[in-house]
Amino acid sequence: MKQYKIALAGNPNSGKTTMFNDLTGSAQYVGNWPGVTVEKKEGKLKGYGDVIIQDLPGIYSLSPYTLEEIVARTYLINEKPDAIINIVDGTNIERNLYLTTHLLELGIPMVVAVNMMDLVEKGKDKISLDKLSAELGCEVYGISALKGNGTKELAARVVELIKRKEQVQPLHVFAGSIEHAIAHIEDAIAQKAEQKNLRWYAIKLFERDKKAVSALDLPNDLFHDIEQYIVECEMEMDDDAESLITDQRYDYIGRVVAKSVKKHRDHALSVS
Ligand code: BGO
Repeated sequence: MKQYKIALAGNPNSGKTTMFNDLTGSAQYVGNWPGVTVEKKEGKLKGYGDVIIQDLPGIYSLSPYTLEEIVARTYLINEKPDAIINIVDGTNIERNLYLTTHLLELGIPMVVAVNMMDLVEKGKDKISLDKLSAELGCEVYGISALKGNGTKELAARVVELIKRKEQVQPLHVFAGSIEHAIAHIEDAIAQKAEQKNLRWYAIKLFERDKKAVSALDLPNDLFHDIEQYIVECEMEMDDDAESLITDQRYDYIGRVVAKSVKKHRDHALSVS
């Protein structure tokens, strides 16, 4: 019987452990990731004998700077999970979506679970899950992992997505000059990486991510061509490549939130 794998990814404190426990019950295996003392938890999805949920360490991005980020991205690229559930703290959505933008670039089918909806519903801001879904280009569900609301429906939908082998096409595009460089880089590495991960690798190479460079084992001439595309873009946009990507991610998240979250404004006038 084929075993399907779903990776659970999210920021620290987004409710990942609560959701993992809810989805797997007591059928859990706890160990360490190879070579590091970062806890590794996996478990069978309740009600589905052929689906494993892999809990990833809590992370804020897929950059190569922390052990947790390296563990998470190595798993996502090398172990090829069939889908990702990205759990997002709905009370802190803007900050949590930063990781979402990275995950969507991996080319892996993904569903966003906006958690803590019990708290969101008590608050004054209103999240439109439909608009969020339209802006991100992936399915979005509201859940409360603590109360077990919406989690089973979400899991059933992800299993359906996997078995239908639905593909993802991230909607977010960077500025024209950056996309131009990314397209050249994708062409240059087409033989070196899997088709579905090409965009993720190309963006990482554009950022001069050393771990991505060494993972692809690029020959010198290819590496120099890529550096040329990056430098041309940096000169045109007058900033370094890594900052360009980070700034544009934040601009994009700002636009997504502006369209999908109605913020409460206190109109009370001060009479002082
Ligand atoms: C404490 N709703 C609400 N209201 N809270 C939630 C939900 C939800 O849907 N999901 C999770 N939480 P983790 P990571 C706590 O532990 O799963 C809460 O890091 C406390 N602890 O109960 O651990 C959850 O694995 C004392 O809260 O997240 C937990 O991603 C007082 O969010 C916290 C208040 O969840 C983090 C809360 C001693």
